[in-house]
Amino acid sequence: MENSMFCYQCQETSRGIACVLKGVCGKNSSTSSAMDLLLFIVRGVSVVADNLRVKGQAVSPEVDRYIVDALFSTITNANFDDASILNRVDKGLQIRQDLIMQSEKAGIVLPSVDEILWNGQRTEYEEKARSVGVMRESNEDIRSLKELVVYGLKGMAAYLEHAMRLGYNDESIHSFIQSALSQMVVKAMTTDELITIVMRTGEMGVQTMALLDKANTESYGNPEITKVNIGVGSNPGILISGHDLHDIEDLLKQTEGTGVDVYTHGEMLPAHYYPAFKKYKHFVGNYGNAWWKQREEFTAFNGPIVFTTNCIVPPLANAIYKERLFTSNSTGYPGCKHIESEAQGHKDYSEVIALAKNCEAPVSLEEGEIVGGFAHNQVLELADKVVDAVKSGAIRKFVVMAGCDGRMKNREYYSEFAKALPKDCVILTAGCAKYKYNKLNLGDINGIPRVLDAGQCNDSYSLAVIALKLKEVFRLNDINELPIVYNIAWYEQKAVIVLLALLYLGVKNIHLGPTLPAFLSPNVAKILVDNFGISGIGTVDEDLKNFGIVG
Ligand code: SF4
Ligand code: SF3
Repeated sequence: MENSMFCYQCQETSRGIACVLKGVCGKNSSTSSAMDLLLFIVRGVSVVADNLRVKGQAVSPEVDRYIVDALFSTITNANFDDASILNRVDKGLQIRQDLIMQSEKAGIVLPSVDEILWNGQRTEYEEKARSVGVMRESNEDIRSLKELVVYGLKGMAAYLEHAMRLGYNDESIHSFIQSALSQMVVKAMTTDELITIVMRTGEMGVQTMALLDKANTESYGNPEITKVNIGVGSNPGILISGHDLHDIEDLLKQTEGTGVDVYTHGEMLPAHYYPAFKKYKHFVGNYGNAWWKQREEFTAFNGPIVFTTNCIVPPLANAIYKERLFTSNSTGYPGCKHIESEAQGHKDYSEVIALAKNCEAPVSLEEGEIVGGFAHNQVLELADKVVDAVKSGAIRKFVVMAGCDGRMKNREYYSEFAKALPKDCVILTAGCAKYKYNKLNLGDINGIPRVLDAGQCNDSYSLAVIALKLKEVFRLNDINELPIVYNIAWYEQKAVIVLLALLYLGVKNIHLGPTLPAFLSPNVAKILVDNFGISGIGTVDEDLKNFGIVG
């Protein structure tokens, strides 16, 4: 049977090689083709925009927004709706045309590349998509490095979009994204040149996460230690998922006094840590777990569910909650209502709220509380306590277990690893990976919880800030001299930008699991192993020894 798609961007890719007939995530080959074509158009728009910038011409903010949204929509589990992806292709062709006209007026001679020259109709999209996907690049090492950069850019675009929605922007990040995409089209790149772009992607990843951190904390305050209820109330509720804090703010404001409660799911849990959201009495708690358990949990929730970003699990055909699913921003699912943004990015949730009023209250899944809110500001406020605990030997090691959760059975390793850690080790976490151990009641060390949750995956930035601060306090020359071990779980492309950011910051010996990315060719994997000490994982017992945690 002929392959109808090729996608290997996430950890769950088929057979650890690539999804070639249908995505393990549920992505159809038609959606995959539409995304390949969209990325081709985005590269074309970037080539023209980059040429304009280089010649000192202004590029409209609409172009920046378009590229960021288009990249975001191709992230794993963000968008399964062909129509919404194809609309982005149409829009991109128009934007590219406008930019080409702007270049002509300015007397700029553009490179003669297919990404600029191709101008097909809808009927030709499918045929074109076949030749512009990942496999267009025949050299496996060049392909591997190019995809590593592109996946990093997708993650960067996601974080940048959240910051932009809060009114924070940085032209140099857009300029980098467009230049990196452009260079991949117009130049025959060597591996060394591509490695330079990989490192620069990590550098810009740090800048983007810092921008989002500033946007989130200046808008909503610094995350604080918070006990989050994991039980339910008796009112009907709306469940909000994803990473966008601007969206949850809109929802909390609009639901106030309506008799409808708001719950977070998955990566939205850290919204509870922000002071600005604590004032809402109807912001009841966090419902359920990481993204991949949503089929059962959404059924039991009974009320509407709003996706602000990935991860969507395609509902089964007989899912009773499908009518209650709403998408927004870069997300999409066929047949689900999409909530558009108004000017300034605000959304009108009145339809969601009206639906919620006619729903039953959520079914209780569990009871109790989980603790989080250990972003950099909060941890640095506790710095004396933390430093004393390290000096006295009460804390012997920090283990960074940030990243993503996923549905594969081999991820149980992370629960087992957390349980097996000696009692003098503290887990630093961020991202949905935390759901593998945040309900295990691992106790505390002199009042410092043994699982310190900084927040969402982008808050891995907080973990880097904490590490840099500890390096300063202990007067070390190198971040790698700290008693910190990195055991990171990855799944989608935001984890790629987090990884590249850590590499840029000089972090060595990161253990990455549950499997290494399929998109790393053997030679590229070797470069990462030789230069950064990246490695995979083994069994819990082996790793506890290999990481120097037990003797
Ligand atoms: Fe496969 Fe992952 Fe691509 Fe989905 S995103 S098609 S699971 S590689
Ligand atoms: Fe999770 Fe999708 Fe990556 Fe933001 S919600 S960490 S997987």
